[in-house]
Amino acid sequence: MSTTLTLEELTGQLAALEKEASQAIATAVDAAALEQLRIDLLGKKGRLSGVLGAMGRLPGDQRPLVGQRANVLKEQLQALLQQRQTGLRQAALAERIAAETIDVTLPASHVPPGHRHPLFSTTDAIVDIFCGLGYRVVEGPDIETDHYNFEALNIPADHPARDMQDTFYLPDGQLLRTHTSPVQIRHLEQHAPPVRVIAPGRVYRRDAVDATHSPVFHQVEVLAIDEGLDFSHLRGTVTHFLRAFFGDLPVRFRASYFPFTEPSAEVDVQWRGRWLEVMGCGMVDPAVLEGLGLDPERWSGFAAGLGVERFCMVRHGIDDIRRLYNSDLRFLEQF
Ligand code: 2NM
Repeated sequence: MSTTLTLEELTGQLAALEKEASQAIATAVDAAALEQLRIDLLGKKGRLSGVLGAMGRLPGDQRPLVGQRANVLKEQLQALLQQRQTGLRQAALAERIAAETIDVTLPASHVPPGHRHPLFSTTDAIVDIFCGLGYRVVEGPDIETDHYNFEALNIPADHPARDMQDTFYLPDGQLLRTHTSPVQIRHLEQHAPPVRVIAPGRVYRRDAVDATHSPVFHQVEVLAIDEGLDFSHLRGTVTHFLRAFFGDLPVRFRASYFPFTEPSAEVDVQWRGRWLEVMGCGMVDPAVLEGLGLDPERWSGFAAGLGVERFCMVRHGIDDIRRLYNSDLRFLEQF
């Protein structure tokens, strides 16, 4: 049989609990300690439950008074716990902010900005000039078929370019394009003339590497098809382009041969007193037009092709093509 308790004893216990708990909450060091306190004070087997359990040993008429006080204390402790939790959070945040300050007076670490490779700035400069003349840029696949790379361009079966020695063939009979002309053929299949396009891109030939050859290089090819185009349009366009790119210098056309143009010409510029061959061009051969279903009696056109590496090397005075592929930043950074 449990001993009876007096009202004074129980209210005294509540008062002691209040004092002790308030102090413990106020000095809890972190969220985990605070949670442990909540369990110890307000949990099922906590201190407050202990007091409420002891209420059964009071005379009946005194129980409501203690119950009421216990409830007030419970709400008070909950509020204190909540307050302390907020306080701890704010303190932790303040501490983090203080620890993470950045010293803006420290010297910055060096991040090199980088820039375009001279081959691509050269391509951009070439493309810009033709865009100014109303040409559109077209692109196509690097892996091509014999048809688009050779057949459609009137390149005969016994032409050396078709040789295994000169072209990279894939096991399935496809090949790596040796020029960007196939891009223009594909464009003409999809677009009726008049057409004015330029095709910049990477091309592949089985050349041994030396100062002027690389098995991968870059081309820009130009194509215009319309009614009434003749060699004077070709000459005017190419001359305008070369003077826009190199400056106002002498330009000359020499008769030459390509399977896909007739007549054909090589173009030289006089650069620092010497004639330099820089591109090839010609009037699109009627056989190429016929292959595309275009009537050569109605449509004519001119085409031209150039190597971007050569343009880049002449413009910047670079003496070895390998300089453009070595990725030596000490060299490339100067452009
Ligand atoms: C050159 C020289 C001459 C050329 C021809 C064509 C096409 F697709 F219309 F037939 N595109 N590019 C061409 C003509 C390319 O490069 C030295």
